Amino acid sequence: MKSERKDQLFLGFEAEQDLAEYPKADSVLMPDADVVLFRDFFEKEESDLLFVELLNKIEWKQDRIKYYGKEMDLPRLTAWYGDSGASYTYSNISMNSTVWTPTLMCIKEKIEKMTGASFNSVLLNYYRHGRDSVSWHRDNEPELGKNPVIASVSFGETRRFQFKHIKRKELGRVDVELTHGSLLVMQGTTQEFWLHQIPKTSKPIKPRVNLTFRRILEKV
Ligand SMILES: [Mn+2]
Repeated sequence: MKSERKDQLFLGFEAEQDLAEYPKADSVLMPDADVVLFRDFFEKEESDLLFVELLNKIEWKQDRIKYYGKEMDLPRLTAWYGDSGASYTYSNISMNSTVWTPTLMCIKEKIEKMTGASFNSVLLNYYRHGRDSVSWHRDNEPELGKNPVIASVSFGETRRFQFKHIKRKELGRVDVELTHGSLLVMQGTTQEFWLHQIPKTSKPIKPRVNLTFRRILEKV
């Protein structure tokens, strides 16, 4: 079934691959990438329940990061869950995962069924207000391997998710609004060629929780 809302996401590029084989999907048409958005992956009531539960039950941590030699708080809270033994390094922070909660396992299975991918860990981010953010980066750590499938679920306040190509400046920025209950799947060469960020906003906004499911490869 073709989506009725595809036109809203047409960004003026020819799709290089046939992106939306899935039902109810909106392709985000970007060259050198494969990005698909499911706006209402979780229904409103289910999203409301999951949002409150995640806010209250996840073991949120305030990580610190070294930035130009200075230690400072990351502008968001984080948590890391997964199969036992899964560990992960990002921004020089090494994280050991907490074992899946039943709720996280349930969300994971629903996403796996739809994407056909399998995930062994999830990084959670809690953006408390508009000053919380994540700056330009790629999910391209070596333990994710080549062309990883990253499944990103959002609950709570809508935040603007932005992409920019690492080389082709003429493509400009691609903005996607990540709404309550949405699922954004990034796969193929997306992480090789595109950076992404969640910018700060001065608007008074409510919290947002984001979950990115990943597959961490076995250490050789
Ligand atoms: Mn990321």
